[in-house]
Amino acid sequence: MTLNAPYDPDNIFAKILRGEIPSVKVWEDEHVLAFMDVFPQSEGHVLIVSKTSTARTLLDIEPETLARLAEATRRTARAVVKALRPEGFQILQFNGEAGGQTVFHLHFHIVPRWSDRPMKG
Ligand code: DGP
Repeated sequence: MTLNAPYDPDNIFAKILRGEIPSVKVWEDEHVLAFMDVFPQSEGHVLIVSKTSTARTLLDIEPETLARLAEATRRTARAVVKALRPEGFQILQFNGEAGGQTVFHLHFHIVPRWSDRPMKG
C-alpha cells in the first residue's frame, strides 16, 4: 500500500466513526473522537482520530484539522495522566505500511509508560 493510495471508506476507524463497529469512547466533540486501542501497548492506550478528515497519513491532512487533532491529543493525554498517573507517555503516529501503519485513517496514539512495566510496543 503506497503512501498516496486513495482513502478506503471501509477502514476500521471509518466504521467506528459511523458506529458500525463498537469502540470504547473516552472523549469526543464534533471534530474528534478518542477511543481505547483494542490491542493496547500499555494500560490506557488511547487513539485519536478526526471525524471529518479522510486523510490517510500526516501528509494528507489540512493544517486546521491537524491543529484540532493535536490539541485533542494533548487534552486527552492530560486526562490519561490525571487518571492513571503514568511516569511518562508516548505520542505515536505511523505513516504507510512500511512505516508501521495498519489502519489507514490518520490517528495519534497516546501510550502511557511506567519505568517498571515492560514496553510492549
Ligand atoms: P497503526 O499501526 O498506527 O495503524 O495502529 C492501529 C491501531 O489500531 C493498533 O494499535 C490497533 C488498533 N486497532 C485495530 N483494530 C481496532 C479496532 O477494531 N478497534 C480499536 N479500538 N482499535 C483497533
